[in-house]
Amino acid sequence: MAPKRIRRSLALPASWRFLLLALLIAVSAEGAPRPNFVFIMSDDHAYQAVSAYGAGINNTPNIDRIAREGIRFDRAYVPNSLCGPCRATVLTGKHSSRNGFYDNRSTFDGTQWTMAKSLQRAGYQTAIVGKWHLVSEPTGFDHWDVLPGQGKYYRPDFITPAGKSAIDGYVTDVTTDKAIAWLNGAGETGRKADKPFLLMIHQKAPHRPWDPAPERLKEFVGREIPEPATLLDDYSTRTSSAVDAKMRIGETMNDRDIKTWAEDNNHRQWLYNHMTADQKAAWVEHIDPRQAELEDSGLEGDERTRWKWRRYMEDYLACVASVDEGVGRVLDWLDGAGLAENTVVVYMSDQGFYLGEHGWFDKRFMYEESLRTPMVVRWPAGLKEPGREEGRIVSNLDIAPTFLELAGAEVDPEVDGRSLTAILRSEPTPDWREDFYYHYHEGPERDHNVQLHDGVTDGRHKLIHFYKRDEWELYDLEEDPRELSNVADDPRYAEVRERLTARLAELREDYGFTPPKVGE
Ligand code: SGN
Ligand code: CA
Repeated sequence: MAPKRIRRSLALPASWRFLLLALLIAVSAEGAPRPNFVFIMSDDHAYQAVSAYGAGINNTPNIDRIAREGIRFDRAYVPNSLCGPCRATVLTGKHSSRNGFYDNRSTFDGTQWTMAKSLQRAGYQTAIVGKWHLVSEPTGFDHWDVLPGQGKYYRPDFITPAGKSAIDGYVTDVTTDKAIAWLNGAGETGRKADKPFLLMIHQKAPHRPWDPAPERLKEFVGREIPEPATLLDDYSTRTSSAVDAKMRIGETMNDRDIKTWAEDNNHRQWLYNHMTADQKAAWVEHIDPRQAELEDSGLEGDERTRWKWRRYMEDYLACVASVDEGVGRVLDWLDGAGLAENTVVVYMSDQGFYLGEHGWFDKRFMYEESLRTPMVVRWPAGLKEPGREEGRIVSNLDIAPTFLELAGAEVDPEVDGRSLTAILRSEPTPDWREDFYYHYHEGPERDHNVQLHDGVTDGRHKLIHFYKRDEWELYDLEEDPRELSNVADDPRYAEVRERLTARLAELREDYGFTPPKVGE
């Protein structure tokens, strides 16, 4: 490996040779150069909208490139499918109950142990740009430049230790620009070539309300997009907890979401305030025909739901296209700098998302679309068998222990995650996890009326307990991958239910959770 790298460096310009030399100096105890980490996380990007996962609704060539040259994880589960909690989990490698960030009302305790701090102590440079959403100021980062709260799509504000400033442009592009500027060493806290680094690029898109870049507004209009099989799910075997969620495209998705709001509506005014004249003109052309179409069509019931779903997809997929383009720019930068070989690149979403499955948008539930996040990892220097599809249960819990092991940095003994190093290297993992504990903590009083629940899955079956109502659901993921048939009370599954109930009790004990009695 090393001779190859040196040979290649001889043909490169002096500045690149310097970068490569610096990389070689950053050597771990065993003598191998320590890898860099580029962690790209988007917000609410469903695996169904990553073409590498094969749903066939869009093309994400750059994310697919990571999968092709790396590994595609097919059971990457999140322990609590919501934005803030997943971000806290990535930083700590811990479940919400251990890092104290339970839901989007929480404030992250930045004094606790994190992966970023540990990498800093081990001599890494650490940087984060884009969405943060953990309320307290970032700690453990040499450089941070983050969106306040959810952030805005157009002319977004960013905050740094020096204060807040609005940046012209579209948030996804601006975030990528900032990441590349940092890689190029811009400013006092920019990357220095003499140390390995962690760069976290956290895209706000494609989060609701799915506002695309102006030049992409028309990209998916009129395209053939296959409808999910469960768009018109009738919930016939499901518990009231599933039925009562307020995240159906038909009933809950509003005119702001599908861009059919009226001229005098505040939304339009608010959005336009952040736009240049050209951007505004593109948006007027986007909104007005839709509004006219909906008014003229007289659509009702299922046909109206289908119409709304199509507009949702047009905007959502256009947002995803910008995210994918940003991924491509970062990969190109790594190639150009000669750093691709020994940089671990991860692309994932904070959690999964519904693209009309069960008639829904949003996340929160333990059903597959929101439990599973897309996750692809590339690392040419260390990864064996590139292009592999991996079915073992992995998680965003595993990011911190993986990076830390590869960096030779200290790992908090309390972490719940496991290092993926052996999987990346195609080495045996004899005691790998066989099941996974999930716990959604935000509760129905917030957005979308989703009941508190926890559960366990082994990837084959899934048991869910909506404990405030004492409602149980059990799914056979092989027979019923779309989770349409709750078999919790089916005698043929009595044994499976008993086994998973016992396992859930064990996991609850591990995570210190005793479900309240109904009504408590
Ligand atoms: C906002 C959205 C919700 C979404 C939450 C949490 N409503 O409140 O639909 O579930 O964020 O999302 S919106 O009308 O303001 O867009 S998260 O990804 O940050 O957890
Ligand atoms: Ca999210």
